[in-house]
Amino acid sequence: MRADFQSWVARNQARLEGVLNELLPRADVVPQRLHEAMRYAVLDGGKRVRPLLAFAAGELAGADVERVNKVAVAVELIHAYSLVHDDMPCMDNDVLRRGKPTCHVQYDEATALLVGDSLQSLAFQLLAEHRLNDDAAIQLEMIKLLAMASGSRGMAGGQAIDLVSIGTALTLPELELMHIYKTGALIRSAILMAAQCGSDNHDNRLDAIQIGRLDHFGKLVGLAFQVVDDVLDCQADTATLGKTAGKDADNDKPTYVSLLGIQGAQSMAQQLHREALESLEEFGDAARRLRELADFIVLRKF
Ligand code: GRG
Repeated sequence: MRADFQSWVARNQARLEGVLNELLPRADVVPQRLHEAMRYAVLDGGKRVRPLLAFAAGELAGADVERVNKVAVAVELIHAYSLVHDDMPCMDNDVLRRGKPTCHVQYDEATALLVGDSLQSLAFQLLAEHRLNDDAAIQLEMIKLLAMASGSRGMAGGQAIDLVSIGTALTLPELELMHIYKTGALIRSAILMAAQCGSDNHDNRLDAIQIGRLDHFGKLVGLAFQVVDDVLDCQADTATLGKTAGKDADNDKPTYVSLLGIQGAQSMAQQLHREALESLEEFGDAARRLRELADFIVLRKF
């Protein structure tokens, strides 16, 4: 990672942490245990890839920083809720997440369920109570985008397909659909919502074709993220990942690695990466951070 990009990442991770800290309910407010567990699940952990993509797309669009902060927080809250629920005994039944005991292990199952529910509600509350675009109709479209990305034709739907696919052999298009839903939709929505947070300078506003290119970038990079996740699950160790490694094979889950082999999955990630970068060509230097994040997503080791 180049030093300049590394310091951009560190600065923006700290920016996100600050806004999360401020917008999550305080742990001394009733119900204290639930609020403490929400903060446990969200603060101080994770790569923050989705918020970083939102910040980079916001920079590209010349969007208002305060508005993009709300989008980045909302997307991270949805992501954190999905991890808490995914780790529960009724789903993946895992004990380690972001290098710490999972939420239901640290607290209890009922609390973990309520943590996920409350994080999801808080995400939508924030998007509804803060101004995200001068045009209220566009703001409503943005909220709908996140709702679709999180629901049965997005992340939750992808998780449902994942759970029924255990022990079965999916075709490549079926696997792709599962991951476009499960992982890709939220990543795509982070980029698109941030890009629509408006611009102080109306001449800088992205047009429909440019939004379409960003959308394409989001789809490709979201899929690449998952292909790399599958490779890391069988190549990296638990300490590096901060979550239990090797679970896909142990659970007999269809993955890009089970379908294409490690080398096949790696070359698919490289192909997606190339195409993702192509879709940013017209933006020139303004898309520098998005390009660097795409590089990070494909080359990462954790
Ligand atoms: C429970 C509705 C519901 C959905 C769960 C996201 C998800 C769907 C499950 C998580 C399990 C998993 C391995 C998903 C695929 C890739 C992924 C989303 C990994 C975790 O995201 P990272 O690597 O995590 O961005 P950090 O901790 O860095 O934020």
